[in-house]
Amino acid sequence: MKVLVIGGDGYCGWATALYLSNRGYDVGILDSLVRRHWDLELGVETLTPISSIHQRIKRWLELTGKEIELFIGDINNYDFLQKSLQAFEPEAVVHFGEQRSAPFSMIDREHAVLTQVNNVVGNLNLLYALRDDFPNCHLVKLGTMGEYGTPNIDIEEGYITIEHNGRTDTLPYPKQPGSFYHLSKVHDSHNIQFACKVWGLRATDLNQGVVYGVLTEETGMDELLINRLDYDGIYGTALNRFCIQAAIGHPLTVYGRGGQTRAFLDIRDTVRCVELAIETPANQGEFRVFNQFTELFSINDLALKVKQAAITLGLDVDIQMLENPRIEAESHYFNPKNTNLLKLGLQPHFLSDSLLDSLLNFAIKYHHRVDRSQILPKVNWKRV
Ligand code: NAD
Ligand code: USQ
Repeated sequence: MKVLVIGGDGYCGWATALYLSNRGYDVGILDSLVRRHWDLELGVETLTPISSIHQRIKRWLELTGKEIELFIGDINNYDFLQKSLQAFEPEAVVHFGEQRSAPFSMIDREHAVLTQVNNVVGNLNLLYALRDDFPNCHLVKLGTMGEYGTPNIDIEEGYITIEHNGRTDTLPYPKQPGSFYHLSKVHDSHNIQFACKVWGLRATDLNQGVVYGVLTEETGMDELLINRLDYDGIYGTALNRFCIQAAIGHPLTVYGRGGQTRAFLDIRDTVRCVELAIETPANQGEFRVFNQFTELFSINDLALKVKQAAITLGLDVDIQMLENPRIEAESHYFNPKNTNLLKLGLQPHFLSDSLLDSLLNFAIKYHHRVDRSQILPKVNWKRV
């Protein structure tokens, strides 16, 4: 099957492209490389030294004999997008190609606008390009668990059946996202659902939790294939950050009271979930939603787990409660469902098994590359 991975130079996209290529899919990567540009603008760098996309793909070909076709450009450029799709003729498109940091989207008006235009317009262009040339192609779109927020009831997978004044309907689950980035994902979901309804497209929205880890079978094959691992206050996510902080003896940065609970998954499960979605596509006209995560943890749970694992490696780790730069519930009910992917055959990796191999050991190996000035959060949700 021909699968185009949009955002295939990024953290989830690179691991997914190689995984699918290794499993016999005919993979193309489309990426504008804008994430590398944003890193330069922000003055931040991944912990792991990543090679250029050209070197990466060349090395993959040398190692495995498998070719990955490359399309460099922006999906906000409709002409480029349409021509790339026509050249590659995908049967499935996996769309990772968005600005994905909540703090980045909250820096100021310009970054909020950049995030929403980049994400919403890019996704809308893709919907039009599929409608016009590839209406049977399955769109697998990366959404986020943060679309739901933290409601005081159980979170279903995309839809909820509600009885109101004696009548019943199944409706999109209410969304209460916590940043302009998370809001862009809600807008995308609505646009995709509408396109499925009016044009009969087929799509799967993967509401993914926070991804952790750096190691997959393929990216671990060679230093030139290594994946990115962000630890800075803008792009670094909680667990990845904590491991790198532990490795350099920086106190773990728990925001607020640390009772914020989120859904998590190992990057090795990200790549498998995408494959499961592709293997069993949505029906024509169907907008399918899967909640993509394997475990729930509070931020305090995570900090304690990292501290305990670090102690076994002889590292001395403190936990520091910082004033929360975000506006979010710090103690709340959180019970999302994740049965759809498990039913399709997902066999989760659990954090307790991967904390050392896929994270702490990498953090220790590359700790000399850490810029300590990038660790504390600099973006505040409040008007300052
Ligand atoms: P990333 O920043 O590492 O990768 C995104 C890639 O998309 C980059 O290579 C970037 O250059 C490319 N891109 C961005 N805008 C583009 C455009 N307009 N045209 C072409 N390419 C473009 O991000 P990631 O962590 O790999 O996240 C990938 C997707 O998964 C995002 O949509 C994100 O919202 C979602 N997601 C990520 C996580 C996580 O924990 N990392 C969790 C849930 C959902
Ligand atoms: N947090 C800390 N300390 C830190 C970093 C974060 O306490 O050093 C807290 C935050 O306040 C928040 C939680 O950890 O409560 C998660 O923050 P995060 O930065 O790890 O993740 P988030 O901003 O939610 O975004 C990440 C990805 C995004 C994806 C999302 C999945 O960057 O692309 O959509 O995870 S989810 O959270 O399920 O929406």
